[in-house]
Amino acid sequence: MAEDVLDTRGGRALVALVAAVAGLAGSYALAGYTPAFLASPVERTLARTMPGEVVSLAITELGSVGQQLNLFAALVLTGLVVALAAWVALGTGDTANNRLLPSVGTAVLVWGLAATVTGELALAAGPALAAAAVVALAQVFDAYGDGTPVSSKRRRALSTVGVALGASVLGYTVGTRRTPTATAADAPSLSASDAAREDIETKLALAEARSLDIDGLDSLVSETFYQVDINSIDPELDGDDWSLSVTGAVETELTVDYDELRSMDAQNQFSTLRCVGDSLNGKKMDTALWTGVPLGRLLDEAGVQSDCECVMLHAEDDYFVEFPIEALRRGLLVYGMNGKLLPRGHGYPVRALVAGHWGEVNTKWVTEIEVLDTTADGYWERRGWEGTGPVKPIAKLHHSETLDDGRRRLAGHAYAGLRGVSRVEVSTDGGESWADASLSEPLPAADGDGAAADAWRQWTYTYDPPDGGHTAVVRMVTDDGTVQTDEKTGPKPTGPSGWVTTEFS
Ligand SMILES: Nc1nc2c(c(=O)[nH]1)N[C@H]1C(S)=C(S)[C@@H](COP(=O)(O)O)O[C@H]1N2
Ligand SMILES: [Mo]
Repeated sequence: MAEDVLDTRGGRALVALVAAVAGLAGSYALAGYTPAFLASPVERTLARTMPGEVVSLAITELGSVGQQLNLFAALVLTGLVVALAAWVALGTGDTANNRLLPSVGTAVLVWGLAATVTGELALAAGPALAAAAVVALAQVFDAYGDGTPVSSKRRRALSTVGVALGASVLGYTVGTRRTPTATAADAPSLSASDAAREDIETKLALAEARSLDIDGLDSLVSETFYQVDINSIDPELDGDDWSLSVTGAVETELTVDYDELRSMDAQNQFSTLRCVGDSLNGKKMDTALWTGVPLGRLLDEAGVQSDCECVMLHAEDDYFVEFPIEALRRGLLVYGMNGKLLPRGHGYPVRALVAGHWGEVNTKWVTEIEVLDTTADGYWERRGWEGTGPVKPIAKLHHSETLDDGRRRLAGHAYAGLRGVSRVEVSTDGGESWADASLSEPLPAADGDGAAADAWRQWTYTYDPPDGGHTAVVRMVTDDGTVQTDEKTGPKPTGPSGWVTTEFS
């Protein structure tokens, strides 16, 4: 009997670990990359409880890698708990000398665990059955290998691992198919009245026509849109599941559902978003054409009576953010992005869009507007950020090339929220002298009259580079003539400032 894999502690531990991998794969196969996936609630708890310093470091220094680390930690933690359950079932079965206990025990323990953390009774069968199957498989291999020499014990252990890993790859493949699309590229088209469609198409065509023709420079409507989430597994809501309540310091609380929202008068508005955790010349700044309903009307209907003139927005992913109600009055409840349904990763079915303010107030998967009487801290503010106010003016330098005639061309984007971009200035001698860059024509306003209030512009500047090295510096000037400050700060807490500077050799 000593030849049996499951008779040794090491053998049981190995089988328990393999059962855990299979359990995670089984959960993924049924749930995909959604909140019903076993590791999702763990990841969410990590995002909520992780010290602010760690979260901030992850967002400013690691970007999406930070989020992946969080997911990885959640997978390891969840896996260890599943392994522990299988290990306990195996040990108990061994002690009680009961052949059924290991697999049935594993199934029951893992099912109970999964059902408890995800709240999904049926989908919890995925990890339970997969983990139990591995345990049963190891028992079957042992039973058939009885009395054979030790060398075959290793073979049996390897067989268990092999079969389980094969099944896990299958589970992963199935789960990936099940994961709803998260990005803009594959979102379905927005159904809209003919007039609304025509407005969207006209505006997108204008954006294309007004984009500078420079290879490698993001056009006025971003081809890919950055994403920042406190979790790496986004909420999965349907229009039918969604409603938004206006609560708190109001005369009448009210609720709107998705159909009601979709039947209200909507606008198509170009707006740029930028994350307060973006680096000075970073890429967490993008522009889209957003379709949504003005929030002012809803707030008037509810009758706001706030002592602090402030609101807290709440979202399906437990995100929350507080800021002045004045900003929200100009906001939109958005359900469309670039003529498509708002993609899951950007807040499907509905997000808030708050012109001119840092990205963080643009709450995705928004479910509640709570009108407050006293100010409070939001998710990021509790972690030391101050990113609920207007964005800081920035001119970025994202493109440089040497033209056929030997001249050098620089280009980038400039954005200042509602302060507007009136000029971009470039220095090619380290800030001694300045010249005006040429700007792309502004994107059109939501009502088609004049320029979009809250959208970036592209800039470009071509010059004869001096012999030897030189330093290029860019800065922008807002509509009221204020020059972007050259005082250098990092992103935390109020967003990066200073002039973008690049050395050319
Ligand atoms: N519900 C919810 N809304 C959210 C966030 C979030 O994690 N959860 N992240 C915020 C942050 S920090 C930014 S910068 C923007 C990014 O929007 P995007 O992912 O659509 O680019 O969304 C904001 N809204
Ligand atoms: Mo952000």
